[in-house]
Amino acid sequence: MIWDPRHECISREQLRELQFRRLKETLKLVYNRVPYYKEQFDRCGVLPEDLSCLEDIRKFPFTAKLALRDNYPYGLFAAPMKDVVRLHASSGTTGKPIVVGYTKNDLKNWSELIARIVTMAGVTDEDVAQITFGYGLFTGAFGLHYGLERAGVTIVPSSVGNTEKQIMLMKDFGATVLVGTPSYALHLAEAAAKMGIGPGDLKLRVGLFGAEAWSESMRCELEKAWGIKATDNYGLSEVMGPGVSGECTEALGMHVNEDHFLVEVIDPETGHPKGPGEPGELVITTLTKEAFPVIRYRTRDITTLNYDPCICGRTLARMRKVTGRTDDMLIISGVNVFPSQIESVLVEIDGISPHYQIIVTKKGYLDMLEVRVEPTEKAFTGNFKDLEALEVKIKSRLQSVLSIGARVRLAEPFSIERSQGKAKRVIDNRPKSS
Ligand code: DLL
Repeated sequence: MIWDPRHECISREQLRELQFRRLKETLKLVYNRVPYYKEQFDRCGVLPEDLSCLEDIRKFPFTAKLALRDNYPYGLFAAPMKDVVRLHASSGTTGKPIVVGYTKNDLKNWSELIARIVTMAGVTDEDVAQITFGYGLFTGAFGLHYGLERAGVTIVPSSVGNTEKQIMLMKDFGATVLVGTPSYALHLAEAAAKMGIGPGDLKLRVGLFGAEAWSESMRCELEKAWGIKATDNYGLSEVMGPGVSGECTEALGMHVNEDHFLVEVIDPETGHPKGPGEPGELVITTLTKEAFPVIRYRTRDITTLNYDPCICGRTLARMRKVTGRTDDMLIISGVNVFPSQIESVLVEIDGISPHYQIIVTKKGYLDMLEVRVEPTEKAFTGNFKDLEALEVKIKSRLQSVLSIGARVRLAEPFSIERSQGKAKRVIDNRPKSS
């Protein structure tokens, strides 16, 4: 089934017309309402009126995550706060998150787009979906929640954690759809197996997975472990959250909701456009957002675009699974973590040296974060309790900035390797996902 055939199967020509009209409106909106964009456009000598075809988007400047940090919290909002009805947030590169806002209309569009994505994955109003994303500032849970509701699906908002209870609910409530990160879904499968529960004991049939990169071999494992069709969907808070793109049951790339997002793929070094099928950094311009529109946002995600119509009948371009990032952002159990956030916590704490290491590993299917820090010689007071208090302090500050738990290990002074050149701060020992 196709949720919105008028838009999902639109001819490319009509789509371009629609995109052009919406793009022009968005450029006008940001130029008139957001001082940051006015300054940037003026600096490049371009005006919204200079857009005479879609390709003219290339005359306009890129927007980087830095702009969101510099305009924290509401500086890039294009709607007055009285019209903003929801806020979400995601990791920034320092201690402060980045904040995004939605008007009522933005929320309505968001639900529509998620309804498209869940429908293309084969989910219907007969389904019961268990949402294992964490409810909160993260866009994943609320985004999927209202979109699934829009599609008439029964929702079990179980949120993240409580693994055994999740499995009990799944069984007792007859969940047919599992929503979450692929790594948590694998962890749940392992826990279910330990409880003696296998696919035959459950009604699960579809997995809606996203928020982190995952490989085809993980897909096979998930499909086997749960007896489901596992589908991928992609998005990011800065442009809306989930709902940017998703796989249909053919699983031949994720259909991009192009009537709401104009996508480009560029060479991350030069900024020059890449052709269809050529890998590069995905750049997104929102076409309908009111509260938080973004122009040529550099996602840092590497993918390719394919404009051939899909066997499913949809004409919307498809993006391949994300194969990596152009920056150092780590995704740990679905939570975005920048090494610079960790550093910003450590530099503010007395008693530790500027040498640290971030170690990411997998325990079973779960990601584990460990931060190794060296207390200064002064911190070794001879009283064990002082060191313990230091460890607790680092742990709780990290938890509050990163929103995930980290194991903190205090290392002997001078034991963390000093580098001759660039410090190797991050050791990611997880198996590669592609
Ligand atoms: O992760 C939004 C989302 C929630 C998407 C639930 C899908 C499902 P952020 O927390 O802002 O938003 O993280 C965005 O996560 O730039 C990618 O690097 C990564 N990412 C998201 N979905 C995928 C995916 C949400 N399907 C960042 N495959 C993005 C690979 C993904 N990476």
